Amino acid sequence: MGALRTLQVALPEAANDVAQGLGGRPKSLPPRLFYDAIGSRLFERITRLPEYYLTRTESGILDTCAAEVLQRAESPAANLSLVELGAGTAAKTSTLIRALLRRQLQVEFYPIDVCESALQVARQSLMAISPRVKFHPLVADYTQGLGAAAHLPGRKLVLYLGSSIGNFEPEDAAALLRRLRCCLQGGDSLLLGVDLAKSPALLAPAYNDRAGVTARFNKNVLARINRELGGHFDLRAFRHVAEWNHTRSRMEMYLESRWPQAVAIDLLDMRVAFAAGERIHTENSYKYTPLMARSLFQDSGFELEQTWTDQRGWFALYLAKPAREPSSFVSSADRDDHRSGLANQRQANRQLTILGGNAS
Ligand code: AVJ
Repeated sequence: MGALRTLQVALPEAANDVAQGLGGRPKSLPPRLFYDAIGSRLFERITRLPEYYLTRTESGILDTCAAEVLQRAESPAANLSLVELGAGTAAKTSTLIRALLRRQLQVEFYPIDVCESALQVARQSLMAISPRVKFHPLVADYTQGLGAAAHLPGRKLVLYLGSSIGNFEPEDAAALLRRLRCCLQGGDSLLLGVDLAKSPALLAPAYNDRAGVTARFNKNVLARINRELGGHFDLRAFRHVAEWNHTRSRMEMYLESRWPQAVAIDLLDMRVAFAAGERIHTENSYKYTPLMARSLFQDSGFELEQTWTDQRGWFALYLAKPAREPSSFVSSADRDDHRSGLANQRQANRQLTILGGNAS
């Protein structure tokens, strides 16, 4: 038994994910595997691609409304602390931190990310802003690292930016926010960045750029299996595929085997067979409609306070607070008859703040 335990500890973190995902049918790999040091750097490059409108649109909204967000989130008496889920290099967060430094002497910043090297970059760039920023990084999967937020003293604003919530099935997204809600107190708040449903003519290129960076990002998951688990993937034998699924309102990414092949993964003692055209499903990226967003908050016990969006309506920042009524945990399926749906829509329109577009 002791020997077995040693063996399990010695296997890289990715082992379980890979064994399960490539052993399953259809084959899949969880998106968190993208983000090793190389993948995180490739993602940084994606955020600067001309086709990938998400990051610069969200930054544009933040630049315009950081002060307003803080005003809505802030408690009159106490300092506000920032917690960021999946912080990465925290490039967008600096806007909020600068705005917060104008309102209070010190900012406690708790970034949570699986990628340690990205957090190191974050530390460097935030230290350059001001010594009044206190940096408390946590290297963890934020679905696990959440609990840490529960024990922080004082008022919290939890940031979950970049539409990473889009990686989750809507039910799982609600479950994640429900768990987050349990870590929050009355006056705390959540700022959620969400990419909105839009024309596939805009979406598809964002996930299949001309320079091929997204293809490399997608294939890096195979390269990572080669590096960490002794895999024998030939990256040229797989094609990067990005498709819009209208029914489910999501972009889907796959790695498609160009021909029949079998790939050994030494550390897992595994041989994975692929038919020609067989796919590994590597990512879903849900694109929210206003109704989906409302359901998300209602199903997770949050009350939507305010919505900010860019002029083109491509991306939204939602500020939400824990709902007082436990009744808001009722699932949207039980709640939504046609009339309440219409009322929700009217309410959503009222809360929508359209901003001048500097986000292009
Ligand atoms: C980090 C999950 C928001 O879905 O747009 C970018 C990841 N995948 N290009 C996204 C990603 C392909 C990104 N998120």
